[in-house]
Amino acid sequence: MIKEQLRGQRIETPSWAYGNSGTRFKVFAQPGVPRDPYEKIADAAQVHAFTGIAPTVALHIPWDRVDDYAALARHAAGLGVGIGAINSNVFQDDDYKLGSVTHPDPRVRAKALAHLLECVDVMDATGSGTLKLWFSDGTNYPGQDDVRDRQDRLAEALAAVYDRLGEDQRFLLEYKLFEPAFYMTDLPDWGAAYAHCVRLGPKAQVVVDTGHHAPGTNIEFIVAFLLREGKLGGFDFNSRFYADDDLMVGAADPFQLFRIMYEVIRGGGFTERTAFMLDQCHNIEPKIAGQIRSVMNVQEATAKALLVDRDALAAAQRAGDVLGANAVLMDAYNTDVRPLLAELREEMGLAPDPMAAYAKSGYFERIAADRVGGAQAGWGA
Ligand code: RM4
Ligand code: MN
Repeated sequence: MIKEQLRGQRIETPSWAYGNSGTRFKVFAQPGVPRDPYEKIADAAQVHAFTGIAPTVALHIPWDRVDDYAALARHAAGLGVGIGAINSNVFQDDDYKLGSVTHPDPRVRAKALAHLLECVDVMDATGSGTLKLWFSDGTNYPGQDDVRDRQDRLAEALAAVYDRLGEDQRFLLEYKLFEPAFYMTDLPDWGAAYAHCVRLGPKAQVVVDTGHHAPGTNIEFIVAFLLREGKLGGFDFNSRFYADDDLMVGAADPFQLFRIMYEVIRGGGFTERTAFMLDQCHNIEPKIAGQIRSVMNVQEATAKALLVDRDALAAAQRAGDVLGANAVLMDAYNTDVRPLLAELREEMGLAPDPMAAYAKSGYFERIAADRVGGAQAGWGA
């Protein structure tokens, strides 16, 4: 039963994880980094080849802009993967200094909206059903702009994007507490994102980026709440020690990841309607191996969450047995699921240890030797 559910798990990797990235202090270039979206997709296909559960890759526009998106989708299919969510980018243009869709100047707002609509065109061309919207909009100083007007401008843009969506398309609205804005962010938390989505309708849902909260926030509560309301669209998984660190998911706090996955399963969210995406940057570790490790971390947390004896837990909860209920949860968390997952992989025709199998494959040495010349992909830091 548990193996069957794990076999059906789907985790999406982000195209930007394969490019160079860094902090605002330094980007350390790595050998073998893709020079174009085609090479990024080839790397993503490796993650799927060794884990068996990462069959889609998210694109970021304009970082992944190509002349022929249908050809890019065919290239992906030829490598055994598909195009996942389309991510918009209205945060890297001089025009957006004071905001994008919330900018005080209508010309800038129109430009930002045109980009969001272009992203829906890319969805049409690639067959993607999901648009992910993240805005860097906000202000740095009290009084800088009118908070209320900015909400109206945001609502207007979201409604225009919503109306442009096709039958089988949806958008996921992402919130973030702060950064790059330091005083006020226009979508700072799940409540604001939720309220905008509720107004719009069923094709608007919230995406939870696990790095976008204040320290100590109970993310699994947010997950339970949104699922109950039918508004959890998916996750941007990553982990953090301080702010939006974008480290490998499950590295900083595997117990939190387990608690999140438990609420996903408990709330009926372990289906293809929930997008389980990674949103990470591998600044100092090798990128493809870092993605494989991350996929495995999510898989391990999921296996442990599936192991929770829900009947025993419910009985202990009903009886008010505080320690008993906690013990049921901890028993599952403390189970070593690695042998179970190794067995599952062998049944799926995969190597039991994806990290070792990838290292042995020689892929990294090949791309490091082949990908010389040209400009390595990066996100511009
Ligand atoms: C943002 C946000 C978005 C991601 C970009 C690269 O902080 O998390 O999801 O697309 O970073
Ligand atoms: Mn994100």
